Amino acid sequence: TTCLLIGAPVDSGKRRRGCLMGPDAYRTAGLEQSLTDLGHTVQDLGNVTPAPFEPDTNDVQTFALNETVAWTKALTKAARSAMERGTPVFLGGDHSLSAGTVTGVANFAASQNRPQFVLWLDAHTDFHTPHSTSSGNLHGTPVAYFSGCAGFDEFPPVADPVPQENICLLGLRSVDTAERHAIQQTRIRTHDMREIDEFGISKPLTAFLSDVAAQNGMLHVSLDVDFLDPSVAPAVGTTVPGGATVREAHLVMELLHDSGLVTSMDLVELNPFLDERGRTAKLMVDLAASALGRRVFDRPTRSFS
Ligand code: DIR
Ligand code: MN
Ligand code: MN
Ligand code: MN
Repeated sequence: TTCLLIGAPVDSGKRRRGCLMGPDAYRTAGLEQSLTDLGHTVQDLGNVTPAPFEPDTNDVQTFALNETVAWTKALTKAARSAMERGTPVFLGGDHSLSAGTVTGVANFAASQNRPQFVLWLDAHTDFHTPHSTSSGNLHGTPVAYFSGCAGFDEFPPVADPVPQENICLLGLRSVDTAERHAIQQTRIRTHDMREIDEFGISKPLTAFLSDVAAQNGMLHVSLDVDFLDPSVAPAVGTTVPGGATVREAHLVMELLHDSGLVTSMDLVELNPFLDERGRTAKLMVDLAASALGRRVFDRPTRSFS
């Protein structure tokens, strides 16, 4: 596989600063070498930059809207063109970056006449719109945007919205009331921590992967640091107790690799300023490596179709 590392130092999706340092923290933690060691060809394409934007002077309903829109445009383009060349791994940056990366990869999938699927590993549903958000933080909105919800008038129109039934949210444990009501009206697949505790994390995941395989889909994986329990991944602005363990997260990543279905990935919400000697960055690098083939022992290839 040709892995393309693409820095997306987006820091406009919430008020607490620090995610802009994420891409360099992953580089420092040795992501490129970890993937090279697995036999991949790795190219670090450096960081994307947004085109100039009007200063954000009215941060009442939404915070840093113009900046986030500019990032969305730049990342949609970068993601679309990266898909022609390999498997992009987007190094965030906060989760608002997925408004761009997912619309870009979905645009490429449409050009191939293949359906786009999204696995969203997160404590949060990120299903607010700029109108429903109470925090005003746009990192809480990308799922609504790339699935084609109304209310994103300042953003570019979404050419190829990801169908609701192709979206799987896994790891949920912090869902606002407005989002909860909205998402229950959709066909988006939601799996909260209670379900994971009762039945295990592999069950909903393998069911989803079977559907991706059956439809010859392309699969984008968006990994939010707060999917993980804060005891093992403290470097994120929105920690929520009761998250995935290191073992659950590795299992997810190894199953993803076994499936052979992953075509693009985001690593988001890392705030290296909050880290303890890079431990969260290192764990995220280990998880990315597992998703791209690192394992203890070889196993027979697994078909999910
Ligand atoms: C939170 C943000 N629900 C909000 N969500 C986060 O501000 O609307 N997403 N942190 O991962
Ligand atoms: Mn998120
Ligand atoms: Mn989150
Ligand atoms: Mn919220």
